[in-house]
Parts: sequence; C-alpha cells; structure tokens
Amino acid sequence: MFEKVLIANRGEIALRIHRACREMGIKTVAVHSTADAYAMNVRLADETVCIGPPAARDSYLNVAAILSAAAITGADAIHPGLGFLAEDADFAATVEEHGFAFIGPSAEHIRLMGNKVAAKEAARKLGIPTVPGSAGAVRDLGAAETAARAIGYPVLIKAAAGGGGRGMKVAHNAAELARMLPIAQHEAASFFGCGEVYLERHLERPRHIEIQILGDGQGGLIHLGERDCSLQRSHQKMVEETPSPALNPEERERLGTLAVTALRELGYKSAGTVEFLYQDGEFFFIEMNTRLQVEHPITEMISGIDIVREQLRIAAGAPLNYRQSDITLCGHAIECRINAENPDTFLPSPGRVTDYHAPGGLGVRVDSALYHGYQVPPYYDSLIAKLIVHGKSRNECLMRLRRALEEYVIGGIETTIPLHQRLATAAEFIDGDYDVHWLERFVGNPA
Ligand code: MV4
Repeated sequence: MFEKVLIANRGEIALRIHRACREMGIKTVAVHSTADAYAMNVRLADETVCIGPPAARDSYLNVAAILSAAAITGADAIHPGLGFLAEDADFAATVEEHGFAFIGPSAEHIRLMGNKVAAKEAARKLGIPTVPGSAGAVRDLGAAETAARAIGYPVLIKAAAGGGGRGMKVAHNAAELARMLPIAQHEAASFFGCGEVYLERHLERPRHIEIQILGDGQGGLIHLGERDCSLQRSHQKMVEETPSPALNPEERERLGTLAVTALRELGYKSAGTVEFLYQDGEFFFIEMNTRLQVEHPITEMISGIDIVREQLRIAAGAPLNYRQSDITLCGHAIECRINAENPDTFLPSPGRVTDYHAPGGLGVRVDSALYHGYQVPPYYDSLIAKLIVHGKSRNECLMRLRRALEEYVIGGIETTIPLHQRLATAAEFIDGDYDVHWLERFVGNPA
C-alpha cells in the first residue's frame, strides 16, 4: 500500500479522501491555493504545500506545481478528487510518467470517455443501448439533415467534447437544425476547444440514472447499484437518491448486468459511473464518468463499501475483495447538496461561517470541510456540504432527511438548506414522481 498520497483537490472532497487515507494508515499531502490556507483538509493533512494564488488555473490546475509538491514531499501517489484535473487524460499520463501512481482509471480510458462520440461508439460496440442518433459526428448541414430525418425530430445537438449538458440545443425541424447547427459548432469550439457535434433523438422527459462501477483492471469488476440524479437545475445536481424510485428489481438487475458485462470487457480499472437516460422502461447510455463523483456517499451508505478506499487499493495493484454476489444493497439513501448560495436567486454567498452546527444521529452523515469561523472563499464551486441520510425504507429516509435538515445550522452565509426543506415536503418528491425537468419547474427560474 502507498505510504503517502498527495490530494490534488480542495474542500469536502479533499477531506473525504484524507479520511480514507488516514483510516488506511496512509500519510496525506494537502496542496492548496493561498485562498485555502486555513481549510479543514489542509489543517488535518500531515504535510501541506501552497501551490499558487486563488485562481484555479494557477493552483489546482497547475500541473507543474502539483508534480513538484509530490516530488518534494516524497508522495507515492496522487488522488485527483473530482473536477479540476480528475478527467484530464494528459494529467493522468504525466503523473505516471513522473513515477507516481495515479489514483484513477488508465489515461486511455479517461481519453476514450472524454470524447462523447467515441464513448458512445465504444458503449454500442460493448452491447450497451445508446440513444438513436447520428453515426458519429456530423460534419455539415447535409449530413446533419440526413441523420435527423432518419432519427426523427426533435433532435438534440450535443458537443463531442462536452458533457454535463453544456452547449446542447434542441431542433424541432429542419429549419431549426439549419439555424442551430453552426451556432452549436461554434459554441463547442469555443467552450471545449473542439467543434465536433453529434445528433441524438431528443427524449422529452427522461430520468437520469447512473450506475456505480468498481473495477480492478485484473478481471474483477462489480457494480454497487444505481443512483437517480434527476433532481437538478441548470445541469447542477441538487439531490440524489439510491435506489431509484423508478426502477423495479428486474430493470435494476438488467442495468447492472449490462454495465458490468461491458466494463469488464473494457478492462476498466478504478471507480467509474455509467450514465443513462431512462424513459418508458428503456435505458439509453449517454456518458461515462471516469472519476469519483460528488454523490458517491449514497452508494457507500447502502453498500457499506468505502469507494475511496477501494480506489486506493486498486491503484496500489490489489485485486477487488468482492464479487458481485458479496454485494448486498441495504435500505435507501438520499444526498442533499448544500451550496453557499441564496436559495431563491442562486447567487453565490461566500463569507464567514459565524455559526455551525451539523446534524447527527442514526443514519446521518455530513461530508463537509466547514467549521465555525471558516471563511468560504469566492473563487470556487459553491458546494460547501453534503447531507447524506440512510434509512431502512425510502419513507424512513425521507423522515430522517426532514429531521436532519431542521437540525442543520450554518450561519453568516446564505445556503440552499431552506430550498432542501421545501423540496423534502413536496408531494412529487415524496412520491418519487419526477423527471430531469421537474426541479427546474419546482424552484422556478429566477434568471
Ligand atoms: C439528453 C436529453 C434528452 N435526450 N439526451 C444533459 C446532461 C448530459 N449529460 C445529457 N443531458 C441530456 N441529454 C437526449 N438524447 C436530456 C438531457 C438533460 C438532462 C440529463 C440528465 C440530467 C438532467 C438533464 C437536464 C436537461 C436535459
């Protein structure tokens, strides 16, 4: 096992990774920007290295500074966390070239899944159903019109280098396609540095269901069930739950077997998530995330498996300790993402935390690097805490969630806790009756 791991991230996820390392007797190195000098993950780390000014491109995305910090501290391995460099194939390759272990999948698999056209083609070849769409990227309007006629309108234009929904456009007919294609291509080029776009049939009211995978790259590969991540606004997930209230046991089994068979054939290593749209009893692959995800704790709560610990073991060359038949998914879990934002306008609300009291009790977990007196910096993502609750049934979980949200005190800044309180009593949420558009209607559009 590694002796010392450098955590190339910040905030709650850096703390989450630190916790797994400490439990395994691994020393940690926290790298941080000047804005994060007093962060909890930095305070707890065995060693710390300041890698630059607040702007992420000069610190958390500064590859030379991170590698230098790893060399100076004698780290064996680097965990990228999520966001920042976590899905940068060149970073993964560079880390290994410099003699450190990269705690994640192979650079080749990160690169494959980073291009959504290539990922979809790979998924199709591995027997995973995909959304009907163009055969790869569409070069010009002629090719796009031919593809759209075959798919049937409405179609969705997506960027090959995109993901997470940025830059998508719906076209309801040939005229809209002609108008939007050049805009989509131009936006793709400027947002993602690659102008390639592709078309898919537009599913109008899907749910977003994803499945958690763990592979050891040595033939061992299991899934830990699905997560329903349909509750999002502006492509930011707000609440996730597992199991999905939409699936019956047969559908769950079918999805699990599908994902496991495909990724075992690919020889996938580390934690990964296969994303599907689900509508009218059918699953369609859309993307794969080759990293730890924000919502991984709900899977940990129902599986009892520490996903970060498994990532560390796998990166150190250990085979998976579990077969699929060893995995029992137990009860129900829900995560609320708490952001330092005004709960009505969603405008960021950085500043000093003047009161802090986290909820506790049976079935309650809080993943957060907040503390009394902490100054939330204005430079980064506004996620400040994740409240995760577990219960024997979905109903027990919902009751516990309302109780925990009531206990949670974060003073001095605005947070989305009041919005979560409102959501936790909404009939459609209680009934599990929602698709990917429901939350946006529920919160209204403040913009
Ligand atoms: C779609 C879709 C409908 N039809 N693809 C948005 C995020 C990106 N990962 C995929 N997304 C979508 N792809 C087809 N063919 C609707 C969405 C979508 C969505 C998906 C998941 C979660 C929230 C969403 C919100 C709006 C649109």
